Amino acid sequence: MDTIQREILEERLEQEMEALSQEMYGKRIAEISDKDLYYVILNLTKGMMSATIPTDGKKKVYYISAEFLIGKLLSNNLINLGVYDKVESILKAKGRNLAEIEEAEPEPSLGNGGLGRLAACFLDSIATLGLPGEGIGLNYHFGLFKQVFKDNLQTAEKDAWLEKQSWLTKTDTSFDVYFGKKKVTSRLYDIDVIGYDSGVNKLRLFDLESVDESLVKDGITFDKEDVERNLTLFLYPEDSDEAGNLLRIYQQYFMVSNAAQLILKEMREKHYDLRKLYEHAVIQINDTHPSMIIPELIRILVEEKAFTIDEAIEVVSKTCAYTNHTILAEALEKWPYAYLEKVVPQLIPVIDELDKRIKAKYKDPKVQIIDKDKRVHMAHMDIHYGFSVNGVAAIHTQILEETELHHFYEIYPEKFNNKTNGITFRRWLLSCNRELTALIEEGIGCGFKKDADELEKLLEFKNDEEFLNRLEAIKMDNKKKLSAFIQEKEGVEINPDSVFDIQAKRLHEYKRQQMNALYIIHKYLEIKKGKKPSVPVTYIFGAKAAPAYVIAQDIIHLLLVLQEIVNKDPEASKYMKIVMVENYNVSYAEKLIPACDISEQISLASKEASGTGNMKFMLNGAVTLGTADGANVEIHDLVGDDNIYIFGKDSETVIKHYEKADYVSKDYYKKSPVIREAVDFIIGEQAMKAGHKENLERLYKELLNKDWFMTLLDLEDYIAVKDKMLEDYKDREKWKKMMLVNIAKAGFFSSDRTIREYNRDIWKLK
Ligand code: H53
Repeated sequence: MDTIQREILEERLEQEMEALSQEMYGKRIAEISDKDLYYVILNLTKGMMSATIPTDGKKKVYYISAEFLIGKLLSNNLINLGVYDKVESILKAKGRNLAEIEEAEPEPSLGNGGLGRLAACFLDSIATLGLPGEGIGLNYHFGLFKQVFKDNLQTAEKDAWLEKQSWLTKTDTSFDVYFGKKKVTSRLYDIDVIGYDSGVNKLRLFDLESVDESLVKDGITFDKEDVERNLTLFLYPEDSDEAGNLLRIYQQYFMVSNAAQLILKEMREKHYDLRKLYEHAVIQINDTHPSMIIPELIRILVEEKAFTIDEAIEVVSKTCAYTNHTILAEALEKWPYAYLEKVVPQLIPVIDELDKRIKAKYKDPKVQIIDKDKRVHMAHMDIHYGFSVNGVAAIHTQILEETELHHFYEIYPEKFNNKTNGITFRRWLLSCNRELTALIEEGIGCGFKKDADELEKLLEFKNDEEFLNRLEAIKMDNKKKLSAFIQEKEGVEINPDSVFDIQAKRLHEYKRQQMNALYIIHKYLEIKKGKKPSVPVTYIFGAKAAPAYVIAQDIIHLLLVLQEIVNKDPEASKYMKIVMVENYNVSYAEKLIPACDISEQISLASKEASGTGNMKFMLNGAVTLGTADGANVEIHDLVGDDNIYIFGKDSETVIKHYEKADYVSKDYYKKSPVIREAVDFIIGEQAMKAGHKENLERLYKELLNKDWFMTLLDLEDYIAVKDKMLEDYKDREKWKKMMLVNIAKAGFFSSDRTIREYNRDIWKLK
């Protein structure tokens, strides 16, 4: 559809909407339910999107990822199509509220955390910049899981998000995928990804034709061995046993085999020369989940396209680029060779060959693909046989080069590069905080919507009392809205006049939600001793813990126990409240972030590769309380010492502790009465009454005897800096300026900037 056609359609929007409503339900818009109205607008929007000109070009990026945490799509698609206001006002005139209709949309459960959300932001920016690119992943029917709290514990249920009518479009593309001799068949579903005032790309999700939802019995349990029926049921199925590990390999191969077939099909259809594959395709390998794309492509080129092995290796190596998102050993996949032999025997000769070539060239055991214990290091294969290796924040890339992947950096310095993560401002400002967007637009015009750097112009208002007051009023309004939502959803009453201190992210020990919990205990004990805080605080958490990650479950348990103890205490609850929100997801984030005062980014330095929540909070006027980790370091550089609160040991110190193995948490416990008191509370009478002995004791012991992520190392500094921050909060003039500076300096973190850099240095698309 060209522009003129679209304009006509916009004018006819109202009639179209009414006509669709009649056609689908035989009723007028004013008469149908929110859910039905959602379907009407969904279909209308899909029609407008598919009619928009697709982004095309001679070379395309294929972003392969196990996760795409895309969030609800209705409002974002309307914004990117430029018709949100129009639709909103048409509906308003008919007594309908677009925000309420948005609530009827189920959130796609296709991701877990930052890695998946990053992939979604990237798709938005790739389309917005008019670059040809596609995401390729899997269509999980029940996603990660739906979190339900029972008895102060996390339980997991299936997250059934798929509906008959949705953003997915079933295609006629289907491939055979072989696991040795076992064959399964796939089906491709597409989701259109519309750029902001730009073209349309696609997210391509493969499903298993023979998938069987009825396999899931109780909670999220199912027969892990029945791969012909279970492959696309869950993201990251529980992997504490062999069957779980094998299933993950089955899923990964299913994803990359489909990706390879799809890419080669497109090459064939466009009559491109496969020997020049890299001139038409660049494959971005997002973490190690899609790493098998390398041996799979090589295998196909040799077995089916008459390439010699040398030729195939060369072409594939020039096509594939790898992004590292973590230095945590547990997340850098190393599959037992025996497992790969079982699942994908056809890849074994290729992997052997790739490994043999490295062994012949380099003696260093640290750079081998297959190690002495016969485990296959997926990241090592990516680095040797890809042309680019990037980290996701400056400090992260530096740690990769100097420490974690140093041996590779010595071999291939030219492959290493940094791409600091970003977020799409369409979702994380324009859509989730419309009032703030309007104020910014009033102040500096609408240029920032296309060029995020223009946000810097806001600095002009640093001493403009009226503007700052309006900024504060918007924050207050967002806090009120969130309070009402939390009251309704969680049944907890919170005070919008309190400071909203928020930690929302995956639950992991390195992110140190447990340190935040210890701070809360400390404050609670102070109140009980008569020391009343001068400003009330609401501590809000959102986090899911992987079902097999026991200590992470225990930390959730502690938070829920604290919520019960503190909120029920008539004395303490005047000064503090705790809310652990249930089933934290993108939609929840969109409500929490605009309402946040203090953004908790407290990972152990060196461990958070980048973080992207930190960027979203900043953009919405929260002030960061963080360690010198990941992208916090770059936030700090941008806003300066006066507009961020940094605490804790730096990454160099932390890395030295690991090298020397000289961190002993018990020493910190013994030395500090404050730490001792807080840690002991976990197994004290009150906690034991509200919680479970087994969980609390296990967590207590973990903190005392192991504390791998050094909670106690930084606890005292954390308490001191957080207390200072809360003091400063009372200085409203100072705080409002900090809010403004944070928003003004957030432009760098637009994913449009990140994608421009990927394209400039790695993809080189036209
Ligand atoms: O990826 C984000 C980073 C964040 C990092 C996260 C991540 C996952 O969500 C999952 C697996 C993984 O290896 C890394 O933890 O620091 O911001 C996007 O790069």
